[in-house]
Amino acid sequence: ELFGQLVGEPGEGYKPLRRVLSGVALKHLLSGKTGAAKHSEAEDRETVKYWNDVFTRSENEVAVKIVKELSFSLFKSLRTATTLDAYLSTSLSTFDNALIALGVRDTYSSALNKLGFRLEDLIDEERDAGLGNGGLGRLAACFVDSLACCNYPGWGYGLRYRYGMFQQQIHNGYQYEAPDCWLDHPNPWEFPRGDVTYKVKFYGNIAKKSDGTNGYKWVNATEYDAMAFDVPVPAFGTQNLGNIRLWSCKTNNLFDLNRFNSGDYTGASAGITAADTLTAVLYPNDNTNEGKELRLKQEYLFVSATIQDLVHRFKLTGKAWKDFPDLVAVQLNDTHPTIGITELQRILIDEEDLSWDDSWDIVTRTFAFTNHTILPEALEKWPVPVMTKILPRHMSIIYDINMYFLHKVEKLFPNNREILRDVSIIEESSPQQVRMGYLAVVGSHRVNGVAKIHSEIIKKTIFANFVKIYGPDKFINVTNGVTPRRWVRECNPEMSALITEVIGDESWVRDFSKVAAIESQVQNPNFRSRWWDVKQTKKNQLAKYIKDVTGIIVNPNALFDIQVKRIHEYKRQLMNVFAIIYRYITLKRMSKAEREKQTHKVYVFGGKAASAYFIAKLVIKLVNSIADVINNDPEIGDMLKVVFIPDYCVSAAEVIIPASDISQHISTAGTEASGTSNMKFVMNGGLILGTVDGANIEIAHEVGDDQIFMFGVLANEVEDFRHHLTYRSVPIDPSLQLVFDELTKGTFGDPNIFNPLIECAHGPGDNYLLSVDFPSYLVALDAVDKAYGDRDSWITKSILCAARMGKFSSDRSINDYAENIWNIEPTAVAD
Ligand code: GPQ
Repeated sequence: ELFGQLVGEPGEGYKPLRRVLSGVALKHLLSGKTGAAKHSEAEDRETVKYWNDVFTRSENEVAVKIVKELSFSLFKSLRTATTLDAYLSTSLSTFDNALIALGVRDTYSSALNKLGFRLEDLIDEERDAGLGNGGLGRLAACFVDSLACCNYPGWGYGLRYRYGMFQQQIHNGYQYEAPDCWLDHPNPWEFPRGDVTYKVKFYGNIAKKSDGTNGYKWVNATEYDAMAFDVPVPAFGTQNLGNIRLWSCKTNNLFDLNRFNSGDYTGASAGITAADTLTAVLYPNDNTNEGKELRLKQEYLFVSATIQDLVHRFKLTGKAWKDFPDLVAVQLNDTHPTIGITELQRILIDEEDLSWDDSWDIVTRTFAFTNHTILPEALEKWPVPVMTKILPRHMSIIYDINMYFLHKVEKLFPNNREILRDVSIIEESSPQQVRMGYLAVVGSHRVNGVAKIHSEIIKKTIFANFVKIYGPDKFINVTNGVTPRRWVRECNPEMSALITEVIGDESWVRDFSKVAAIESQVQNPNFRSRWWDVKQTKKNQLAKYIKDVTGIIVNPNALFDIQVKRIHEYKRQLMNVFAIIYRYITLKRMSKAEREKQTHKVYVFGGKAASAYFIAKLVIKLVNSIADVINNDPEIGDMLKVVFIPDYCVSAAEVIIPASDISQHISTAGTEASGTSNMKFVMNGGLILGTVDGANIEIAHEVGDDQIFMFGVLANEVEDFRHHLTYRSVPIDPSLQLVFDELTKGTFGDPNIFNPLIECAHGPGDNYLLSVDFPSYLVALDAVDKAYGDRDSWITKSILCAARMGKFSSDRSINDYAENIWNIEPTAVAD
């Protein structure tokens, strides 16, 4: 029956079905129907084509089987009805994304209804693939969606961690980390590719070749097999299918039977354990570099397998090596895959017998590098002894790259030892360190930042010397974007329906500049009131979600003020908390009558702290401590509520973001490279309270100054203020002192606990200028309250915000990359 509903008569209807189901259940078929050899051959031509082929061979038989498999594998894991609460219907997934992309969501839903199931319940069965930390990984996911949607021939590559981002639990106000066993249930979206494997080596040593060919042999190495898992990415309104290829270590050939037979049962599986560990867990650090050996091994496993995959696919074309950069472009998503530059150089010289110069020309024309932060603690460096031990050949290549590079610098700037020391890929510290950011710049033909201000800052700071060496043209800007498919169409179907009504069809989902059309409705009373109703609906849904996950009851008519993102000092959640304490004190001092006149507010926080980041974890405790006091203060009641939503993740974001009136993006100027949630909030008709930083600036430019609340010192003033705080005794602003006093009085629990937070909010400890921006922040918060009081003008602002966000579609970002860096054209798969 489901099949009938979905497919109707054979013919056109099969096409979307193919796409959806290929994502959900095809893996059963791949093993059953085809056989590895055939599969491998087809894959090397094109995965997409392969999947299509499977279906045309015996359409009916295959489709029926898929529906059966699909229904069975998903239904059998349904939890009991008790957990199927209404809020879950708003948590979204790859499944939902696919159904929308293929335009079969309604049909699918009604078919399921007839079988006695709700689509929402099925959707909720899916676990987030928490394979990243914060904005960096989520940006990549948006980019893969845009690549597919804009018909570009591009894939995403990554690691298939068995344990993704940890699950955050809150006990007694503190964060606890629980493992995220997201693969506990089989993941229907992945296709294990036993036929796509590559050998990856570690350790050992290098020896000059004796056969007269170029390069070195890498001997006595430990070898692992990296195996691919493909995750198809169906895209809205196109037959093109994207792919994310994730690597995992193969272990089934590593059992040591000899050791087992001689009684060494533990030793027999030592190899399995070592291989397993490589892709076991994601390091939960955002914007920091831990410098752990295992992390370098993860990076190399991922990169080596990927480069080998690209080389393998290229060789099938039969083209000459010099054409490699015309067919292959690699974008390094921050420094984490930078070792790929040396890996390609190694393969070309040691395995393909090319000369150093020819190889280096190919490498530098292939790679481009995106920088995502200037925070010094995030810039990757690897101790030379560690790199030498784990990747001896790469270390020797890095020495050579550095030698040639420094020669070039010496020629440009004769007798300038300072610049040689400053730009050297090897830092002369003890021990010496490999500066991966510099290697990335030297080995790439383009370097880009992720927002205008950030791209300017990197040219003036961390890469200033490289601008002198290579000239300014190597450094460009590509402002980030987010996919309107997930971040509007999917997470806000109510608002999407309204937009579609104005535009007449859903073309805006693929061409997001078209949302501008809703600006014509800004004075239309009917549209305005429906716009406001949508926002209220989303707020009601969030209120329900908050009650379900925290037990806190909030007034859905209050102003929702939201700050959700990784907890980090530079993002200044602490400043937000301090301002809430200030507000609480002020409200308490008012007469009842006066208090009633104030704006009712719900403050929402969410975000994870890296497990070893003491201060960030303490901020979480403080949020929960003030929430305990404020939420239970009968004098305050509905006036002010504070909520910390545990386990902020993509599916939570999809519920939270459409419900904001105001969201906060208040990093110290110059520290947030771009930010991407700021874009998502505004696309959903939320206003921003932010600093003059990252993409906030470009958002302000697009939506207009009246639609955004900005405050704080500017990026070029930050160093002076830091200096001032460090070397002068700067008096503490009275409003901030009031907050400190309240904390030390013990209003929010044992004051000793929170002393470290006070320390990093004034004087020399105040690296992120909280104390400097606090007074202007309070002024901006007042302006928000006042503006919210004028409901009519607020609705206007909200509509204008959403209407003017066309630029921030990740389709625009991807078009920029395609045009300015990769030199590729859309190539649609034929219908
Ligand atoms: N970003 Cl280096 C991360 O999320 N994690 C990281 O380790 C690094 C950067 C973010 C950055 O902080 C945001 O400002 C950007 O919007 C985002 O990358 C995507 O570019």
